[in-house]
Amino acid sequence: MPSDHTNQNPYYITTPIYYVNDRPHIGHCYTTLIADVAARAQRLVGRDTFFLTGTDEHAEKVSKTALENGKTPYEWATINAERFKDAFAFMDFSNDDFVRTTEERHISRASAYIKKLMDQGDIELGDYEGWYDPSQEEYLTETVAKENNYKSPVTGRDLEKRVEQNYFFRLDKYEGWLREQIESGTIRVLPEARKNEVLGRLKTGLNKVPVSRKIKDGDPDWGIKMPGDDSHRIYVWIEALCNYLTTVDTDGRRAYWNGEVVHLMAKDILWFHAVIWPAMLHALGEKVPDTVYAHAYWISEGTKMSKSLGNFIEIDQLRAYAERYSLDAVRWFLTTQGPLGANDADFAHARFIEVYNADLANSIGNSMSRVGNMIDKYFNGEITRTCNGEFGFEGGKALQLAIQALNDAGKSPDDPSRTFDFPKTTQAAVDSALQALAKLDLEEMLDSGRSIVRFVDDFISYSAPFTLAKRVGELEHADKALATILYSCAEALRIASLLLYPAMPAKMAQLWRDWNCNHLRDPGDHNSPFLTPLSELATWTGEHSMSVGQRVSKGEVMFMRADANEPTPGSEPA
Ligand code: ME8
Repeated sequence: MPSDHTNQNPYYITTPIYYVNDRPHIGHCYTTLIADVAARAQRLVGRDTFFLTGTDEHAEKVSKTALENGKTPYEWATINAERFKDAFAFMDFSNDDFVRTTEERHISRASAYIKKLMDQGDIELGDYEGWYDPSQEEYLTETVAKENNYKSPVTGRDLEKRVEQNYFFRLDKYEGWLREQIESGTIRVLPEARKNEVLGRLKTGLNKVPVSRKIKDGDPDWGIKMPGDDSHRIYVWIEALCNYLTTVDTDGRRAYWNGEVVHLMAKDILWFHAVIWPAMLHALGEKVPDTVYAHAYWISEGTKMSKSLGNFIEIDQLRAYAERYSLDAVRWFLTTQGPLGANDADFAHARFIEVYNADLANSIGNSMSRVGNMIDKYFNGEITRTCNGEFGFEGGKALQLAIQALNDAGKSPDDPSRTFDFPKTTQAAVDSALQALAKLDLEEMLDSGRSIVRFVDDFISYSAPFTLAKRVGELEHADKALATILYSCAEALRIASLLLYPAMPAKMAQLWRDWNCNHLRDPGDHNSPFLTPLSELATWTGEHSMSVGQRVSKGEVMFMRADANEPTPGSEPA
């Protein structure tokens, strides 16, 4: 069942498992970040969520680079798997597990799936001749090889003609079934452009796919043997795909596979996830993934990132950005400016500064500190009133008094009859965030949070509480009106902070500490679970709202403004 935003099934989200021939870079962090943001949002909604990432270790390129580095394949895989784990801890990812395909739990279950497919005739022995891309470890069809001049479409390196006796998976049997699954949306392939691409390629027909490699003399002892045939190994892609199931194929975790399953990746490996893997699962009698989401690529300062150009944005550079601007600023930039849709996205320093200033320093951070500062200054850091959204209280209307104060000061808002419906606006933002989350449109989800911030900013400009504050003591009820206005701003920003939290967990947790919103979750641990689901947490003047007597402290500046001419972090000479 594709998710709607009321879906309460367990939620299972995965990233590709990454090759450990080399260290992680921005691309690996990006997909895992997207999964983290979605997982955090689903947990906030109250869904039982499992988020998996990990490493794909049995590739030939792993044993090759290990040799070049004087290590055994396993030693080299371990060095790099640790680098991935470190990078993901630094990025504050909340993955529930990290699978390595060299682990016994993976090897034994993946072997059992392959054996089952062999036993039932879905995998059979045959001869294979084809164009092999050694840089990607995959065979290409004649058409694709020809289109690319017999070079790798990914790395541009020469393809090799290889003839092998192999085991084959009968993918051809599942062509009609796959088309139906994808067309009907039972397997939801996103974004839409990618779905059309897959359907287009399906029309050209499906062949059997090789799922093993014959072991040659001198081959390193690396990879899982074909069950019952020691002369072959399982093709690394085939066992790697199995990780999504092997990791949750336990009594305690099976519910995740039977819930909503979402696979995230970049477009390079969509075919494996949208076609080969679902067909394998179907043959195994397993449920197929609900969503297969393939985003586009990060490029760097306008240029495709590649090993040969040496222009990958490395983790060290992200660390340097995080040190300068905070980790959550990096998470925000990557999530909102990344290649989530069908188009590639550019990591450019100037753009980073622009987004940082516009979204964080001047908008979210500014709005939150402004409101905190006013409560601190005018009410000694204490919430003294609540507001049901009507701006009404005995003896007058807050907004009318604010306008009167403005008029008295010789100013007036553009449209004195304007209304500001806080409960409706915040509720609409929460609803649209949930709808966006269901289709994995995380940029839109976060923008719903920002829309509340914009609304508050607009309201502050309109109602000018600083002008009203000057009249406290002389204009009757000015103090109550001011408290009502500031309460409304604070409560709206509290709701906004919930929607912004999946991308900026540490900064929003800081706000909740500063504002004593301890009832949301364990204030000391920003990765602790929420006490109740978002629907309750985000209710205007509900049980979890800002309340009379609550202390609001100014706190530190959340995001300092950045100078557009600052050098690129990580680029300065040491
Ligand atoms: O393909 N922009 O592993 P891999 C955005 N082991 N994302 C990028 C990116 C970029 N420039 N470069 C890489 C493999 N990625 C297999 C997967 S899954 C069963 C096996 C991300 O280390 C993106 O998620 O080459 C892409 O799909 C993945 O890294 C490829 O990682």
